[in-house]
Amino acid sequence: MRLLFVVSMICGNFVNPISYRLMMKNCFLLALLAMVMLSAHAQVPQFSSKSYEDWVYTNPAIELNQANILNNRIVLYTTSQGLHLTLTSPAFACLVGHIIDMNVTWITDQWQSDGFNVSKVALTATLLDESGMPIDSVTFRPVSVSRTNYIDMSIRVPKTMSSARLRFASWRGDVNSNGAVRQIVMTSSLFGDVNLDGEVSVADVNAVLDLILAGSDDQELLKRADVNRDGEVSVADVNAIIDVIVRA
Ligand SMILES: [Ca+2]
Ligand SMILES: [Ca+2]
Repeated sequence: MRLLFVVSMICGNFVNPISYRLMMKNCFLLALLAMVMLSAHAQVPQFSSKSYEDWVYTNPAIELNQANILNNRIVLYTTSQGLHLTLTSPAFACLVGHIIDMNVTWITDQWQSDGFNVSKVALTATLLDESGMPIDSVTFRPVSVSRTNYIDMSIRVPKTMSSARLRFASWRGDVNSNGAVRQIVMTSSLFGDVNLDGEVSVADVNAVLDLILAGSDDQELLKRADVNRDGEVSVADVNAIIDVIVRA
């Protein structure tokens, strides 16, 4: 943008006003197009009770459809016969250095039953490459469970990956495994881009320092500022951003 502006300013001194306005308009349209393309790449597919197209559910007895999801039938666990019931996303484009944030809604009807054991509950999201090979995974273990549970997880896209899938598996706390993933929403952001301007720079360092010094109630901002995902915003996050800048 800065380069376009400089070029426009220079050219503007030598062309007539109409051509100058046309050029500025074209520059604006080009910048707008670039922003749209960047924002498109920043999104990954979403799964919800209304949208599950191209997702794969490995329970052959249950069809992945809206009725089964709404009726709490999409269970993710390992059967007594060792069958892993998993839910796998369609392939999506991903960018090196990006973080994929996953917001999962999980519902169980047995959370108050005597046989329910929260210590056995875990949800694992595994990042798969294009051939289906596991690349990395993250596991969430709740300390308490209610009927409806909202879970946030994130995983970083490693080097060399341009396309990936996410596989969800292994809820194990239900009395009769009657627990369902009701909704998964995934978005991606650039690792270290706290202020969401599309780049990792000293401005992000300043954003984290401002948070440390002044605090904030903005939960989304606090989440992005916790760059190393250790649950707090601290100098360690500043160091993580500086590492990204230095390596770039
Ligand atoms: Ca930034
Ligand atoms: Ca942190």
